[in-house]
Amino acid sequence: MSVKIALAGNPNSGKTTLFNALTGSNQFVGNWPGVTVEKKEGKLKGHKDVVIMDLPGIYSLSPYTLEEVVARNYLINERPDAILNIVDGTNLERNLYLSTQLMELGIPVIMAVNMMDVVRKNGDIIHMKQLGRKLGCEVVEISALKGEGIDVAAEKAVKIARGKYAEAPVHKFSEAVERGLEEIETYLSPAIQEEQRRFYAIKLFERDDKIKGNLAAAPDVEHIIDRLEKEEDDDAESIITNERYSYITSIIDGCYQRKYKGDMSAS
Ligand code: BGO
Repeated sequence: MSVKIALAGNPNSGKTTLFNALTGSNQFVGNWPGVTVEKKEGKLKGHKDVVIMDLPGIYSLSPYTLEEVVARNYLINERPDAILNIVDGTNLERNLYLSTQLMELGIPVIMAVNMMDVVRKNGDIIHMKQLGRKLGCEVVEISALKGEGIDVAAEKAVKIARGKYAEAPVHKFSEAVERGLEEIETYLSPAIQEEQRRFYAIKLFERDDKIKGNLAAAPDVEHIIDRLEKEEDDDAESIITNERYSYITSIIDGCYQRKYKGDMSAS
């Protein structure tokens, strides 16, 4: 059975380097329909039945740039069998912002922490097992440039894609937000699959109009959003963003040991 793996990550995370290493000359390049955003896909070397779809480099799944819209629509509508999320290990904190969102889609995720040659050279340490445990997904260290770890990452992505097994996200928002999201979920059409309900609830909470447009009948949940905004004294989108950042900070604290902290204030 053929499977599709989407390669997703921030710009400059090494996505192109990894894509080229995984697919070699076995690539097809075009544009995403209706837009001038490059679309690249290729067969995974040694696997005739595994297609790697290279998504545009993005920082978030919010629908503010063309690239974000293209990547998000692909993930929601085409639902690849797995996501290979490449993150820049020298910039873990910033890159995890996208990862937290990818993990909410209900699609199996493998994380490849790239630039490990640089991380090691800097004397920094990333505790991969702990990172994986905290994120609720498998984490593999790689250097796309040197070709290190990429076969392991690819094999794990193929395995998880064939298994169609998405771990439930381990991250929970604050109690109040979780209650609100649960309530929103009850308003969603039963036609929406179980593994996608959380994603849609979060997007409805954020008043994401493009997602509303995607739903056959978007429920009116404004009273729930209003109530939470009053309780939290913040707007819905900021509530979610802040929750993501505090979650990421809690992850980084236990998993990333920097040799030099780079404290600029001491100068
Ligand atoms: C330049 N290790 C190291 N050290 N570098 C890496 C690795 C890695 O594992 N992976 C990627 N890079 P893209 P996006 C460059 O182009 O794949 C480097 O945007 C340069 N170019 O070689 O393009 C990679 O597709 C001149 O670096 O990322 C590239 O995600 C001087 O990270 C950059 C130095 O990789 C971005 C680097 C003219």
